[in-house]
Amino acid sequence: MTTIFSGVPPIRFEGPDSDNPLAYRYYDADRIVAGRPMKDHMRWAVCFWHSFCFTGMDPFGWATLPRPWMAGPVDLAAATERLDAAFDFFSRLGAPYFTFHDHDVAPHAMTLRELIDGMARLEPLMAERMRKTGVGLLWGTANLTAHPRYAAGAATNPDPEVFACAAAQVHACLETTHRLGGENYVLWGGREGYDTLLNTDMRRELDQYGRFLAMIVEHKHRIGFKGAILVEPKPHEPAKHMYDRDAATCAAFLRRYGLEGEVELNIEANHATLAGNSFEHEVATAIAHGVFGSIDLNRGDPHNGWDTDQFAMDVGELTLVWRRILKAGGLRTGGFNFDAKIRRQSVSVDDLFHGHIGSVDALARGLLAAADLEADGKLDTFVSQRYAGWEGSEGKAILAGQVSLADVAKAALNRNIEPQPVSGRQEFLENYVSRFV
Ligand code: XLS
Ligand code: CA
Ligand code: CA
Repeated sequence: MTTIFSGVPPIRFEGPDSDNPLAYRYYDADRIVAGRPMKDHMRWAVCFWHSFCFTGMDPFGWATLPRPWMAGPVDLAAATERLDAAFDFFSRLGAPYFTFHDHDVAPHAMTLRELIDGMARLEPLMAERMRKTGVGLLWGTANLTAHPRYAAGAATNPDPEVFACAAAQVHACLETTHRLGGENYVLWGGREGYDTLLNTDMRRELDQYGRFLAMIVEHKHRIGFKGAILVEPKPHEPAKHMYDRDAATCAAFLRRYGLEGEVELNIEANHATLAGNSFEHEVATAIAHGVFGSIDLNRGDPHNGWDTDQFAMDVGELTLVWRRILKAGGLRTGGFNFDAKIRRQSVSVDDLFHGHIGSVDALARGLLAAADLEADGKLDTFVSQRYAGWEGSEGKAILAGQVSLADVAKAALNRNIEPQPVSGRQEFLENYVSRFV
């Protein structure tokens, strides 16, 4: 089978001294790091939509990228050609996983029936190519944003018939994901929010969204899907405000609707930037609330306010994210999905390889640095010493709820305490961490 990627040789690990730009310099899949092979830590995936459906089009310009299957209306033949090109790409890159939306893989569909039928035809073709190449499915998801019916939201739409269409799409896509052995199922609510509060009953919409997620969880258990259900926070774009604003907002939402323990978060680096938070903050918050699930590894641009979906390259940032994940025991069902796209001017066929190779290597370098940092242990020691007072009997009694506000106040006055400020050592710690990156 010949595809547009046939001219690019399979990408292999060649080590840091290699001069070959089409090789991994740090990602050595079977290398043991902190007790596990790199590939088991990273569990990385290529996303179908940006890699094979994005044509380079922007609001000001037409398609620039060679994507022959997108040249005309995507019928079954074009969708099959696209699928073959995608699996050829995954294999050449050595990607362990991929991710998809129903609308990315199916032939072009306007009605619900066309989409469901199209997916039913594509699913066995996907299964067959997965078997042949050994590429796994990290997660599937339904596109609940593109179709005009979802302009006012999917689950949060004022019209229950629109909710029903969204339910039908998720029902089908979750079952396909399950049959394909998918390890997670993602929901990203790009239209679950509002453009203006003037026409919006927020309380009602939140209840609708909470019930939608609960129905999905119920169905997951009914069909025996063992993967995680993941919600992906993002503050805005396309809606002016989205209810899944950031990790902390989502954690509170899940708790309110009794979904904690059932639904986790897929944290995207670019969405952290849009929310005005750092990537590390979003991961740390999800972990602290017990809802961390998976990562979308695409960065934004600090200088503009939209979702540029670029390949993440900042090893320093990735080291800090890895540190959080390693400390939390690593990824379970989650992974690192490259929800990233090449630029409009990146018209060479090998550009899609360079994007992934660079970011896979940056991720591997971050892992190596974080593992060294953990092995050295001084940061952990510093942090635990900083809180050591809470391990004393008074600190423990406070946290265990054994003393009241009045008890604590009385003891403070009786003992005439006057605690002295202690250095937070930020500069020292930043210098220390930079030694590992
Ligand atoms: C869009 C989101 C989307 C989700 C999957 O901004 O990142 O691509 O990851 O629907
Ligand atoms: Ca994403
Ligand atoms: Ca995004």
